[in-house]
Formats: sequence, structure tokens, C-alpha cells
Amino acid sequence: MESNTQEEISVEDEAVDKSSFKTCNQIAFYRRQKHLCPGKSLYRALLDTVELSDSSVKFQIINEECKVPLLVEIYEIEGSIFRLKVNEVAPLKPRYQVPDVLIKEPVSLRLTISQKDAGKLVLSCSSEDQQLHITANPFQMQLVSKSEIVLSMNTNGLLYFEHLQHLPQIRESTLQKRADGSADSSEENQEDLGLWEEKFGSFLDIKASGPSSVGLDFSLHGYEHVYGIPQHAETLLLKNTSDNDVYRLYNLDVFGYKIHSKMGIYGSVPLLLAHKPDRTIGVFWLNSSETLVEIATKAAAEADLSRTPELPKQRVLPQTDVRWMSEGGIIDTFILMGPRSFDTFKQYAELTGTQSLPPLFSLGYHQCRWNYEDENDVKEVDAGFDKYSIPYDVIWLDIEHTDGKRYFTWDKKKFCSPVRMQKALMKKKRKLVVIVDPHIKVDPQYAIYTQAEGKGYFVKDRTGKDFKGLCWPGLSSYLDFTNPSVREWYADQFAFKNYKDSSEILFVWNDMNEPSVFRGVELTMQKDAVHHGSWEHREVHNLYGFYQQMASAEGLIRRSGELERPFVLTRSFFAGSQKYGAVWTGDNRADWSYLKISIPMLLTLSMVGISFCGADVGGFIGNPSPELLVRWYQAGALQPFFRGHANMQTKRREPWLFGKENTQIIREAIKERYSLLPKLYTVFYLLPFHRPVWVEFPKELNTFGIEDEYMLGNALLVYPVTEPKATTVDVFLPGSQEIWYDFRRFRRLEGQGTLKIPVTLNSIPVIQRGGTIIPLKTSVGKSTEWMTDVPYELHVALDYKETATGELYLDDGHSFQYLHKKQFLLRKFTFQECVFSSRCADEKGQFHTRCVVEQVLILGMKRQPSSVMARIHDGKDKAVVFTYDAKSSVLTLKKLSLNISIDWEIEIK
Ligand code: NBV
Repeated sequence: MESNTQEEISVEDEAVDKSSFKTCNQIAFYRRQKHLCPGKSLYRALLDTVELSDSSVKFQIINEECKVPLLVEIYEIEGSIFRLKVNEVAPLKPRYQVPDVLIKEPVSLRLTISQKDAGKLVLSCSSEDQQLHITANPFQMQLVSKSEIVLSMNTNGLLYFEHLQHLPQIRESTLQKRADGSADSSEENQEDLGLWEEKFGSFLDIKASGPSSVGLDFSLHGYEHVYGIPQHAETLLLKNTSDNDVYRLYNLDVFGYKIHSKMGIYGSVPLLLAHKPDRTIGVFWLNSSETLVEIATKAAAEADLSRTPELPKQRVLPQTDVRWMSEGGIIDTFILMGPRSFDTFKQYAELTGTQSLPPLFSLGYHQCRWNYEDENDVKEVDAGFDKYSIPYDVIWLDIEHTDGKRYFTWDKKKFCSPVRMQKALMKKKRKLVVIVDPHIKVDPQYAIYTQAEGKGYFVKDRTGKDFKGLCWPGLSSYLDFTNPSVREWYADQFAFKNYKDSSEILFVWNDMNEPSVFRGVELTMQKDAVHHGSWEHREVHNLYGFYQQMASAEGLIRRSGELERPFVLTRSFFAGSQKYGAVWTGDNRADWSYLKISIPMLLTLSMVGISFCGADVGGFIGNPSPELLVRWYQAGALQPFFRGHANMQTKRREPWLFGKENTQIIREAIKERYSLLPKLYTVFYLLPFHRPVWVEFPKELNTFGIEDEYMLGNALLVYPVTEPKATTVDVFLPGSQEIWYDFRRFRRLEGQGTLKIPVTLNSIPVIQRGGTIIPLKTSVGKSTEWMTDVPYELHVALDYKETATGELYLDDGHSFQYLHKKQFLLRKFTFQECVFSSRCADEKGQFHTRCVVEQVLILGMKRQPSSVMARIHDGKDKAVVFTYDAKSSVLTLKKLSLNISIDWEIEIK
């Protein structure tokens, strides 16, 4: 085993240097598209070419300057979605169209032509209140709903489409001269536009297809709040961009990324959401090449009619203009019409899939570090959790566990018996996650390398040889996950017979899959590298991590005989990654500002379908103060994916290393998460897990920009403390008719709007919304699996009508039986007119469990009952033991022992 790389490649030096990354003006296709001035578009629609079929409307548009025709295809898709595709009528060669992201070919409905003349085409949709208005000259499109224009395209005339061309003679000779060093400076200057080649530092990108970028502008009428397009370390609300500071979607490995920056980091989801009180819409731009997004919001205003003072003042509606620009591919865009935010989420899920239901263990706490050194280290850390009575589910091994960063192997000096180690964890009902990166050490002794090399499974360089770059193992090649055969083969590497000393408790972590290439251009792969089907890397760049996670998840499913749910964490992602597992926000810093920004970063991921997401608790880089660490645990415990992680140069930071008091507070935070697991699992089933406040209060303007608090499901409002030495926090309680209760002390919070809530280090504010019912466990165990039979407790928070509802989802927590055999329970709890009932909410599901509801707490109960009776369907009435606390208005029903899977009701007299 060699350890050459750490010495050779200093992590800090390689990764922090910001000049390694491009600014917008260093991106040639951006400079080219910026030559186009807003105004009248160069495109005219040829409406005499209109063809109407059962599924689409097609016609040509022509660029008045170059006369190249483009084909426009319009689809209405079931569920209030529109799709617009623009491609060349006759491209020199096919242009890249993103495969594998849409879960199926969307079902199209028939559009009808309700008006057509030389200048205008009006298409009516299946739902009568929606129409598409197409203007011929200049070519523009408007989406009209109930005679209100919701969205229009190309209004600013920024439709841009570089048609594929033959390499001009002059270019060929320049390239030749460049190769033999005789190019003169006038020829060099032409490189500015970066048409056939583009320089960045010492890197030269030679473009096999020449310029091929596309772009289009959208005007969102009435909208001034826009969200989405992760991943950026930025606010929840997207900001207005300026020249040279636009949102970039380009997956990059940025160690210790800068906060409040629009530069691209690890993953990309080209979905933008816009919200106004009566509608949420989405624009999904399906393109996997480098993409830039400009945003210009004009707020609502009073029109300046000073020159005509006699006219009544007019309100000018707000508007947001969004301009998308991509380096390659075609224009393929979906408009999600909502109208409610949940409709928009659903529409997007219909296209790209829903978050896969995580195995229950993965909702527990994960303990990670670069690195847990050896078997003994693992044993001691694991024992530490028991010693300090802190629940946890998974211990993680980083790159050092392998034999010289050869993934799927073990460093047998440090881990001499991985099987023994896994058996010991298994006995404790815990799991192991190991890292599996996409780069493969160039080493003829390494079976994974020789097989992949023999089969031609690596990405190629421009000349057709295997692409080689530096990464942790030294010189490496990169598996071409865009190739289905590579994914098949890779999935098989997870089979127990192939992955020596792995067991069914071993799960997977895909890191460095932007892909990260040390000393590569922008620390990634050159765009002129070549993938399966001869596609250049530039076309598929943002899909690389998506495909690796897809193959890894498939491998784990196959390994289990298709029985068990996989768990795969990925750093890089794209639209649709939610189908394959979890995502985290990469190399953050142990700094308060990174704790704070993690909240909008995760909410943004959640809004674009990636519900299972988290940030490294404690901050990956640097050493958190005990106070910061405590606050981060409290925040992380109520975020979807909950993992403590630390860089190799940091001090050890297992939860018990910061003194008795801090250990106690961290323990409480983790235990609270475990007691809330029934609720957390249920919201994972119902989705999205956590959401911005505005999603629950869509009409309340003052919630639209909130990013320091959020809703967990529909019931809990969480306010993570992200300032040092905080003694109070300003929590905004929305809804004029809402009642809010302190989740831990059960008392009603007095007041509305912004409340100054006192805080101590012991906890962060968690507030239950009146009208909701939360299922919890009455006690916690060493890990999730120890808690299967622990009884439930239900927290019923009454609203002003003295009613409440809630759900519980339950299954075996690990297999696919919930899908294939409908082995699940979905229970609905209702409190109305002093009767509390538990009913089946989905007759299709059945699941046997011995688990009972032991206790019910009713918050906001105004009177002491005279008696309480429980009635099991077809059974006898039974008197219920209860206590009533008049001061806090809490009624506690005790010793209920009511099976969770059957119907029953409790009457309060
Ligand atoms: O594998 C080492 C680390 C990992 O711990 C971290 O979580 C990743 O984001 N990895 C990055 C590579 C090295 C970063 C300097």
C-alpha cells in the first residue's frame, strides 16, 4: 500500500485557490450570448409550417440574419405542464438531448388551434382556461391562464441558438499553425469568442463541434419571489444578477466554498420556482451542460404618471425576467403551472421522480470523520456512543480505509478483519458506510482498473486514449458512468462475491464525482474529454455524479436480491438524483456563517425534490467552538440527513469530547431526533420533508423571504440558533388564525407575528402548529433498530376550532415490501368534538405490528374532562387514566395500550 498522494498533493493548496475557477467573463459562450442585445428578437415564426398532431404542435422559426431554421415543438403534458423544445431542423450531427433524467416519456395531451393567421397562433389546452399565444414576428410565446399572462418567452428577444457548423478553413489552418507554434497575434485575438477553442490559464479546450450554445429568456408576470437552481451557497430567495455575477450551474469541487456566491459548486438542478400569493410556477431547463442563469426582478410599484396627473395612480405588477444560457444541447424546457406549491412539486416529481424512501436507519445519526483510523478506532467510537448513552446508527469510513485509495478494497493493516468489524456493528444493530469515489487508480495490479481498462469503460481524452488525471490514488482514470454497460458492471462490483469482506450492513458514499480532477481545469475534467456515444464531456458534465449514484444504488439493490432499500450519499447531483439517495453540501467550514447558510441551502434542495439532504454537522473544515458544535447538532438533528463529519486536519470531535454539559445537550438533541423518528419517517413518505415557511403559508407575503426558520412537515416550525451567545431569537409565527405551542413545554405561545423568544444553550425553538398531531416514540434506543417495538406517544395540538389531524406512516423500515406487497400502514388521526380517532388512511396497505400507542397529550384542552373512554372497533369500552394540568391546558391520556394498526377512538366527556 502506497501513501504517495497526501504528501504530493496538499489539500489546502490545491483546493482553496479561487483563481482556479472561472468568473462569468472567462466563459466564452457567456461572452458570445452577451453580444445579443435585449430588444427585438432575430427570430420569426413561420406559421405556415405549423403541424398539429395528437401529441404536439410543431413549426419552424427562422433566424433573420443567418437564415438557419429551427424546429419548435410544443407539448401539453398531463397535470398542467407545458414543454417547449427547440432544435435545429437539420443539424450537421445530432445535438445532445439529456437521457435518463425524465422517469418516462411524459404523456401529452392534444392541443387545439383556436386562432391562426400569418401573425399569430393561439393554441387551446385540454383544460379550457389555459392558452398559448404565439406571435410570429418577432417570435414570442405567452402562457395565459384565465386570461392572465403567467409567463412569456423571448419577450426580451434573447432566444439564442448556435447552429452546428463545419470547422471553417481559416480555423483549421490556425489550429495547425498553433500546433506548430506559428500562429500570429491577430489570429490569436479571434480566440476571444472561444468558438472552436477556449483558453483558461494553461488549459486549452478544443471544441469538436464548435460553438453550440443555446439560450432563452422568460418573463414571469406578477412574480418577484424566485427560488431554486441549486447548488449555491446563497440565500433562499434568488438575487438579481449583474453582468459577470450570474448564477452558474456547473458541478465543481470547491473546498471551503465561499458564502454568498453564485458560483457553481458540487451539484446542479436547473429548476427555478416562482411564487406569488395565488400561484407557484416552475421553469425546468433540462440541459446538462454548463448553464448560467440571469435574474432581474422588478418589484411592484406605482407607475410614474406625473406627466398626466389627472389619471388615477396605476399599480405596476412585479415581474421577474429569467435568462437561461447553456453551452450545448438543445432547448428543452418545462413550465410547471402549479397553481399551488404542492402541485408544482408534484408536477416536477411526475417528470423526474420522487425522493426514494430512505431505509429507516439512515434517518438516524451518522458519525463520520476523515478518517476513523482503524478497526480499533471504530470499536472505540462505537463503544463511546453506548458509554455516553447517545443513540447513533452508522459509522463511516473515508478514503484511508482502502488499500491505497483503490475503492472496493481494504487497507488490511488498519482493518485486518473488516468482517469481524461489521459483525460487531451488526450485533449492535448498526451500519457501516464506506466511501467509493469514481476515479480509479491506474494500476495493472488492481482488478477494477484492469477490467475497466480492458472493457474500454473509462472516459477518453480527445485523442481517444483513456483520460488520465490526478486524484487521491495518484494517476487515475475515470469510469464513464454515462455508458449503461459501465453502470451495469459497476453495480456488480457491489455484489458480495466481488466486493471482498463487505456485508449487508455496508452502504455507500460517492464523493469527488463532479468529477474532481486535481490540477484539472477548474479542478474537474476537460470539456473535450469524450464519453460513450462520442459525446463530449461538456454535454454531460452535470450528469456525472447523478449517474455514479444511480449505478451505486442499483448495485446495493442487486446485492440484496432486489429486496432491500439502498443508501447512497452523493456529493454531486442533478435533477432526478432524489431517486437514488441522499445529498450533502460538501466541504463547509466550522464557522457560524456556514451553519446559517446551511438552512437556505438545504431548503432549496428540498424544494427541487432532493428532500434527503444535509450539511456536515460541526463544519468540515476547521475546529468548531463547543458552542458552535452544540448549535450545529441542534440544527442538524432537525434537518433531513444528519451526519457529523470532519476534515483530517481537525481535532477529534466525537460528541462526548466537549465536557459534561455540552455532551448532555448534544445527547438531548440527538435523542429528540430519535423520539421524533415516526414523524420524520412519515414526512419522508408524504414529502417534502422540510419546507420554507411560505410553502405552508402561501398567501402571507412576509413569509416569502424567511430563511432562518422553516417548517418540518406541516406541523413543526424550527428555528435553529445560528448566532454565538444568543439569549433571544426573533421567531416569526405566521397565520392570523394560528395557535402555536412550545413543542417541549406544551404551553401555548402568546402573541402573533415576530416573537422575541428567550434561548439558552440547551435547545433551539421548536414550535408545534395548532391543528396538527405528531407521532413520537416514548423512549429511544441505541439505534433505530432497537426502537421497533417502543410504544408511541401522540402530541395533539388543538387549533382555534379545537380540532387537529395528523398521520403516521409505518413499514418494516428496510425492504421494498411496502411497494411490492403493500406492507405498510398509513394511519390518520383526527381530533374533533372531543373525540380522538385513529383510522386507516390507505386501505391498500397492511402491516403487522405489535406496537401500541401508550400515551396521548392534548395541548390546548380548555377543560378538565369528567371521564375518558377508549373504544376499540367491535370491542368493549374501557375507561382511560388521565391527568389534566389546568395551568398549561394539557390533558394527558395514559396507559392506553392501543394497537397502532387497528381503528379505535377515544371519547372525552
Ligand atoms: O474523502 C475525503 C474528503 C471527504 O471527507 C469530504 O467529505 C469530501 O467532501 N473528500 C471531500 C475529499 C477531500 C477534500 C479535501
